[in-house]
Amino acid sequence: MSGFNELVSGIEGAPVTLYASPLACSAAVHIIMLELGTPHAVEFVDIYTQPHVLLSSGAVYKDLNPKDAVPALRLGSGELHTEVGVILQLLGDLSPESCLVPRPGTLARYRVMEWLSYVGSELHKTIGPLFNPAMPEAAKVLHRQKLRRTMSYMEQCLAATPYLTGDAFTAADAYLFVMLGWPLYFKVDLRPYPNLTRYHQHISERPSFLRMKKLIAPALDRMKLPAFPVFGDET
Ligand SMILES: N[C@@H](CCC(=O)N[C@@H](CS)C(=O)NCC(=O)O)C(=O)O
Repeated sequence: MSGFNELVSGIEGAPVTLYASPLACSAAVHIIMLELGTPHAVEFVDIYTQPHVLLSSGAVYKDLNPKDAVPALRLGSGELHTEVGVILQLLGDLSPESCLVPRPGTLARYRVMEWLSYVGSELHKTIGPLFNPAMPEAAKVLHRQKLRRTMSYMEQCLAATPYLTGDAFTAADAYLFVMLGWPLYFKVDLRPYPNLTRYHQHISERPSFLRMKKLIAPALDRMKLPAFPVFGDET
């Protein structure tokens, strides 16, 4: 791991910048950066306009990140990294002592990777299309069915342990925490999910999340977005 931190901070030691949108999957990265105390700047992106623009300057986001999606992490070296599951591992590897991502070469690492992949492919990309008004109702019905199946599976997994991989909070939990908030927009019946409810409420009490809530408040106001969704807060 020698030289890894230097690679990230860059020769000039320029700050790391996270491109994020307050209610998007990028919130998982924001939470982990706050957990780690990684020095960083956040640029909020309005992903609800076309083209997507930076709130701070109005700059067109696609010019900075051709994928035009958040999160993106600009390293001190100037390099841009994308994909939430990979950025989380990169950040975890910068602070291995945090155990937010177990060290490479351990089986525990593969458990966290397994969950990052599951949350990304089975949950994130099942719920995301439900926000698209152009999606046909028949397709939405299938996505909602898949969402209930996925939530039921995770409900069982969280019966025995407080977090996805055991007794310790990891980067995978930050990702799942953010994704689980999204079904609340669709008034999903939460009664079949007492473990997910306990899990979500418990993580919502972490100082990193409470800090993020404060930091995103001005951006939520600017974009006229609702509060960050937490199980039990819905009215
Ligand atoms: N594969 C990407 C997906 C990222 C993604 O879907 N980002 C959404 C927000 S959660 C986004 O930026 N959407 C804006 C758009 O697609 O226009 C990842 O895992 O990071």
